[in-house]
Amino acid sequence: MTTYNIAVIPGDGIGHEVVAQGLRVLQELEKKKKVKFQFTEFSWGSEHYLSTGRMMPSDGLDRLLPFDAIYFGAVGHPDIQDHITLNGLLLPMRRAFDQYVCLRPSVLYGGVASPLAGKSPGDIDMLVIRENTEGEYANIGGFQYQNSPQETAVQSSIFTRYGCERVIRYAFDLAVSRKRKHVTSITKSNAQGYGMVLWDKVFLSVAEEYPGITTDSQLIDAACMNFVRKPEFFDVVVGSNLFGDILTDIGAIITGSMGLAASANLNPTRKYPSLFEPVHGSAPDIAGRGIANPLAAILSVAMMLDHLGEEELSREVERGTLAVLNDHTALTPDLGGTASTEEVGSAVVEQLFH
Ligand code: GGG
Repeated sequence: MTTYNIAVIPGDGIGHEVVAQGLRVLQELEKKKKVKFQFTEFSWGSEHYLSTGRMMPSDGLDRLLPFDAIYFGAVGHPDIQDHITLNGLLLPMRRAFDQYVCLRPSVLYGGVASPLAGKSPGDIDMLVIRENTEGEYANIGGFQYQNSPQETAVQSSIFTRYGCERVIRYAFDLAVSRKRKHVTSITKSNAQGYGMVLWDKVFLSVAEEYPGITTDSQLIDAACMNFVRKPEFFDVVVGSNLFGDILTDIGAIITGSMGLAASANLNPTRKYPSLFEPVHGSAPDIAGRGIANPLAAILSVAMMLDHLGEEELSREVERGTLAVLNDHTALTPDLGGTASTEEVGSAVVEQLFH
């Protein structure tokens, strides 16, 4: 029997509530299939910061290294500045484990209403690939003359040929396996005359290697508009760290809810563990009320199983989740229902192998 060692970091706020449901789904799979999960939970995050001054221990990354995958909840706390929480936990993992692909599907599932008029299930079906280790999220910059009228901040973005090429190539390789075989590059090279110019140049050169894939390039502002105006145009979308982050919030909301947006932070070389998390944050406004939608966290479990090579189990978790959505078996308030987080988790568990 295969045993997978999974590091579990619920993090902050609703991270605890939604990760608990994802773990229930994995435990249900154990009962039914010849697979075992060894979970090791790490109580890192904002509470750890408030008691120790660190979001995770100094040897935290070393401790995560041996795991097959990391299952993550959310990060963010109303009493701590966001740059401290994000840079103290999530971003160090993405960088240290070279998770250079952030894969975020945006699909309008059956049973879910889009806020956009006239969109039916399947009309929106795209995969956004966000560069995840450099770009605008590079932790490079500094302050000078702090707390004075001359206060100055410098924030640098990093675009390397190596970094752009590998994530753009990943996007093209994915497009090869899809029906529509189209890749859209997101840029802002009209205003960002260095990094984005390199991004465009690399995109064009990688595209030449894939004659069967059609392409286009859109400015981030136009892409934001087009995600709302004609989302059915998009198939595979590849963008920088910041642009990918912005676009995937739009992608989540046009497909019904942030509570359905799953993601995989992948190290495709498999040298380091990959990390799976719902796109949403810690949602302090609803944390502790038991109404957070666990489906993004559960669909992230499906992405984790796929990465681990358990494609059949992955498909089953996805099928069960989509059945709950389609039949409106149990929906949380963000989807117009009245069910609790736990009731939605139970509905998915009951669906498995039915
Ligand atoms: N579950 C993901 C999470 O907690 N995200 C919080 C956040 O602020 N993320 C920003 C990012 O992914 O760049």
